[in-house]
Amino acid sequence: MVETRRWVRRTGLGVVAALLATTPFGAGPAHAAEPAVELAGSDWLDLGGANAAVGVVKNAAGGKVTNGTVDTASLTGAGIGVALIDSGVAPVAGLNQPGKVINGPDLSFESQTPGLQNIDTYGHGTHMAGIIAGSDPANGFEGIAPGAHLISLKTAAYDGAVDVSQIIAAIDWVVAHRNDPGLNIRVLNLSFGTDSIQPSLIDPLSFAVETAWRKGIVVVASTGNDGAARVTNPASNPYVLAVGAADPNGTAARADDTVAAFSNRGNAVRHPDLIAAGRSLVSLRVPGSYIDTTYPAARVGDRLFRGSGTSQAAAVVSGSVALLLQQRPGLSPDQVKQLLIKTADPLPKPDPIGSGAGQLDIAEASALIAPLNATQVWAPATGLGSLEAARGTSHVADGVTGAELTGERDIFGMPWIPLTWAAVARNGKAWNGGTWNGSVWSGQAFTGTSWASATWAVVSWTGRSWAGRSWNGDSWAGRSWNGATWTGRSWNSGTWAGRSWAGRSWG
Ligand SMILES: [Ca+2]
Ligand SMILES: [Ca+2]
Repeated sequence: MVETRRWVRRTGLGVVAALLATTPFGAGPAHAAEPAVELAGSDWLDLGGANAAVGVVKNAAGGKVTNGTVDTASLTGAGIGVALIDSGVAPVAGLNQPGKVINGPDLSFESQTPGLQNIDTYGHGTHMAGIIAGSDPANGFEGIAPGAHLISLKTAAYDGAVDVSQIIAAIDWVVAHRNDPGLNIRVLNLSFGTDSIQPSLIDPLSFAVETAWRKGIVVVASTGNDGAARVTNPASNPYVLAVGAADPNGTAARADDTVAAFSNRGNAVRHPDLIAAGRSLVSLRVPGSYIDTTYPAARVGDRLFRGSGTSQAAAVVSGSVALLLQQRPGLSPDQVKQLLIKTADPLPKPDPIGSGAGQLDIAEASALIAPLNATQVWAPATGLGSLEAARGTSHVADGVTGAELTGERDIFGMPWIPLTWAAVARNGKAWNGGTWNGSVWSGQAFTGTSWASATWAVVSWTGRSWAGRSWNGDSWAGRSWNGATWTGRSWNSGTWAGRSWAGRSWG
């Protein structure tokens, strides 16, 4: 979905400063042009579904059905790397064991703030991570593929703000490093989408995910939460797995399941390939994160949090794909897609546009012989379209001036030359060390379990310095946000840095 939320703050000087922040991630703080509506109407507050524990979802999809030839319950996703381009992952119980989460480069606006690197201040990425591969047997929480490992690329800041150029850079990194020692990236979860109407044939974001697909990565993308007759970008790319959300309607049984009201339906040309449970899913909570403090009613005990969206549905599918790839590592992305589509369970009330082939059926997919003729033959994307058009209506903006980042330039103001980028991206060589599209975005290698960071150059595209102003934690706390709302919530970097992520706050 695409959400546009505008915060307006009156400064001490009586000047109205506006920050237009867009959160194109496919779930979470929903709708709302006005803060009041946002607070009252969030999907994070959706308590309508029961039996929405991830384990129940997995069981309903056949996860523990033993059919005599395949015991799906024995599959954990072990050895399979799932890349998660999102808001980072917090090292909460269930995701903090050695080897569970490997941090790729932090490409978010918070990457320059000590203490915030790779950390999920939004709460969204951790929710996805828990659904995909969480494993906390001591407290009874398990994701779909508890044995899989995650490669987290933080791109979204605490309010979900991100530019499409950051997402494309992250996808390119995943392609370039998919076979790095210990990573084995076979799945990419993108619970993200813009409302771009640019044809996927030329859209650069579409080209990026298609390239990943061609390199052997199963890209799972959410279709959006507007209930619209349109699939968001990049789920609109015909190759990838476009996932909509099912509403279990409060029961594990599927007889009463429907397409969730918020789930984008698509159209005859492009619609969800399949749907998976996406309403009121309970996953791991990040205490103190944006969604945690904004939607306290969505907390489930101390450790868990409830959320709805095609984001969550995509995460369910990503975990399931990890199970299939553990079982049969030789499956191509096209084969995985066809297995899932051929075995999906049609809804009791057919809705081929809204639900595609129907609901995810892990058990049958794992039992079905791999299709021989699965090769998709859509026209290849060129990536030669517009970066600005890929954004749709999602733009980040300067908190003081309100100036939006628009046009054919990335967050560093570097010109976007499609021909140049597409030529290297298609070969998995868009990154050169820590440099992407002509700027240094990150370090050049892993240090421990995280990719090294780099200091971002002070680049001005509006004659101002973003790096020095907008992306510094102290500036955020003191500048753009309502004081009463934010200073009491510990969003400044000093507080985050002082918090013990592995200590009492989480224990
Ligand atoms: Ca049901
Ligand atoms: Ca089936």
